[in-house]
Amino acid sequence: MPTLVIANKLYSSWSLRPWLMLSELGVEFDEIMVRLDDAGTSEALRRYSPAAKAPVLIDGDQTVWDSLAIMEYLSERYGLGRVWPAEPVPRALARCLSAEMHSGFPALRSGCPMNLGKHYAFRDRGPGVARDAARIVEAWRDARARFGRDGPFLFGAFTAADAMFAPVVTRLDTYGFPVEPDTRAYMDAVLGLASFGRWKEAALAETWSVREDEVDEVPLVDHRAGR
Ligand SMILES: N[C@@H](CCC(=O)N[C@@H](CS)C(=O)NCC(=O)O)C(=O)O
Repeated sequence: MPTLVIANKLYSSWSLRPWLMLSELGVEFDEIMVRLDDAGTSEALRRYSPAAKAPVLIDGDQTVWDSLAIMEYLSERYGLGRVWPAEPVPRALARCLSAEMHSGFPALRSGCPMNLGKHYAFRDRGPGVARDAARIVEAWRDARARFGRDGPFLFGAFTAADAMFAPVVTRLDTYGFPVEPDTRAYMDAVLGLASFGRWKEAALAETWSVREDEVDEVPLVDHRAGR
């Protein structure tokens, strides 16, 4: 059985991606959690990966680190035709979008860190955040219009592109971004996945907070209040 090394479920956007993909593929796996923001985080992660980052997939004697490389590995090893869209044209678009997500949107990522424990009122978080959010919504709309007719996800059925964007879906939700009904429907499809529900439940049961992943604002809702 493969093992996925992840970081805190409340905050680790990179870990969520392959965890969702493995879950949606129905692959059974073990998980090891390494806590972020701990004096020993880097050292603990280096035991599993030379890059000292989560996620890391360990499958027999194979170690695969970096979320996108893990998607490719899962496609070849466990889900040919299910991790990426089966047809070449949508598959190329899914890879473009996943790569764009993997290397882009720095303003949204730093201004709106993934935090499954809180909800905030929407506010203007600067032009970079607005630009990133607008591009993401445009990318989702384009994929859905061209290839999404057979299901609620970007390419109909759930693929790696949805897994890559899942943390951004949570960010738009957490920070109360106003979105059109088509975007909300896509977000609800991701947030409504049973696998995401299991991840979130475990996230909310975590008792640790990471200062640098918390914005300095009073939330509308603190789902872990009292913990
Ligand atoms: N590009 C990497 C990014 C991985 C990453 O930055 N992971 C964070 C957790 S969300 C991490 O391991 N942080 C620990 C550290 O930097 O010490 C990927 O796609 O997997």
